[in-house]
Formats: sequence, C-alpha cells, structure tokens
Amino acid sequence: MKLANTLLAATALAGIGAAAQAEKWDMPMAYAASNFHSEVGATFASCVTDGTGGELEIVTHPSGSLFGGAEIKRAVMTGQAMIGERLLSAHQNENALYGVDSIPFLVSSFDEHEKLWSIAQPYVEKALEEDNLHYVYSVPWPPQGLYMNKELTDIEGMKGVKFRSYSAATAKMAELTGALPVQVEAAELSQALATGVAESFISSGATGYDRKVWEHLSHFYEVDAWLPRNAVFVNLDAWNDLSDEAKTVITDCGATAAAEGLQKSIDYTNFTLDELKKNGMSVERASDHLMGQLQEMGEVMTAEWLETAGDDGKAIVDAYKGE
Ligand code: PCA
Repeated sequence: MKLANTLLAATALAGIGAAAQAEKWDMPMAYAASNFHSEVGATFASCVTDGTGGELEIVTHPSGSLFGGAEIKRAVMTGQAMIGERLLSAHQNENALYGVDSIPFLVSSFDEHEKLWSIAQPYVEKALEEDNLHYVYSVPWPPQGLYMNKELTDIEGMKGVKFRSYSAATAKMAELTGALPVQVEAAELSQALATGVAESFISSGATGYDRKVWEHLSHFYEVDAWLPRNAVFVNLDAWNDLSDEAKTVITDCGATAAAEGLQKSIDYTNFTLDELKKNGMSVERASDHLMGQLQEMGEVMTAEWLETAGDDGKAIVDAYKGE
C-alpha cells in the first residue's frame, strides 16, 4: 500500500514535471495585427502550438506592442523574447547582407525577387546565426513605390521634403535626393504623417493601405525599387534546447507560412493599389525621366552595397545575374 502510494505520487510528480516543461514563447512583431505578415505569423504560431500538442505555445504580439520594431532583433538575440519577426533590411548597418533585398532596381517583380532570395537565403541564415539567431521563415513585402504629398515629375521635387525611412537604403535614398530622412516605424507612420514629421516615404501599397495614408498624402508612384522581407527567427540557444520533434514542427510550420505569406503578398499588391485609388490617391507609374534619375541613384547605392558586402555580396549578385 505504501509502495503503491509512493508510485502514485511519483507518477503525479512526473505529470506535473511534463506540464511544467510546456513552454510559452512570446513573439514580438512590428506590424499591425491586420497586416498580412502578422496574420501569417498568427497562423504559424497556432501551427506550432497545435503541432507540438501544446508543448510549445507561441503567442504573437503585433503592432510593436511587446517590443518596438527597432528592438525586436536585439530582444531575440539576448533571449528577452525567444522568437520574433523583423524587417531584415532595417539591420543593414549591422551586416550588409541583411540589405540584400534592398539593392535598388536589381529585382522588381516577385519572380525576380524569389530568385534572388533563393540564392541569398543561406548567406542570410549564416549571418543570423552569427547573431545568435536561427532563421525560420521570411516573407516579401510587395514592390516598393514612392508616396508623396504632391506631384513628382523629377527627383529635384524631393529636395527638402521630409522623407520617412525604415532602413539604411531608404535613408540613403533620402540623402541622395536631397530629402530629409526621419526614421519612423510603420506603427507610428499615420501619426508622423498627421503631425507633419514625415510628408513622403517609400513603401508598398500594403503599408499605405494599412496606414490609410490617403488621409494625408495624394500620390503614389510605382517604381518597383525592391521587395524587402520580414524574417522570423528564434534565439539560437533556445533553438538548440528544443526537442528534435519541436524543431521539425517549427521548420514545417515555417515552410507553410513562407508559401502562404508569398501568395498573400502577391494577392495584396493589386488589391491595395486599387484601394489607394478608391480612396482618392493618384496611383501611376513614375515617368521615364523620374525612373531614369532614380535608376542612376540606384547604381550609386548598388556600388556602395557591393563594396560593403564584400565577397559574399558579389557572389550573390553574380549568381543572380548568371555570371
Ligand atoms: N512596408 C514596411 C517595409 C516595407 C513595406 O512595404 C514599412 O513601410 O515599414
């Protein structure tokens, strides 16, 4: 009887032990809950929670509510959060490879972008690993165009204009055009436009739609400058501590999320440009003259990127161009 009791107690304790091992990971995300990246992240989180039978629960925190966009990568590197999503190119100053998706006019369509990414991904995974991060999946934003509060016929029209930047490349673009860069996260974009802190920016139709920028701006010029990516990564120590089963679930859910996110991004492109129009904005392709000027600027930026990204950067671009 005594032995049976002891056994019962031991079994109960083992049960509690298993329950205590169940982990909850908070997943900070910078963009609004209704944005397609955040929706894909929420589906990914449920996929992992369900797939591990609750052994690992992932809870998303969109809109920069847990960590602001600028803090997410560091938070995951240092284990303040175990997983997070971040716009990769916002960290180009730390490692040029994070800006491989923001080389101006190297790619301008989803197909071209995916080709570039398939070549660049292993290099970026390695860069993340050096930052104590394990890469899980990433999803491109739609092609980037110019938002303005007035008609823009040439690059000179950007002189002195307050230009919201989200990365080194967007800040550089401001510098080269004589605009005044101001770094603002998308979560604060509407406020920046409303208060006049920013009066133009480069981004996708998706972000203009999410932030209802027609309340403040009048023109969107399709220039298809590049397609930047949001990446989801896990703290490397936390990753190494996971069971093989949990790792497989995360990897599989990540692959599904990447495919779902790409499709959503493609579908969202025309939908959001139509919505900008419906809400009164002028949406058109930039004139040949303006495109020519932007492309010249792009060449300067590409040369600079290649210089900073060294052999790896050159290898990626050469492989992409088939050289
Ligand atoms: N939207 C994000 C990054 C690229 C995009 O299309 C933003 O503006 O912050």
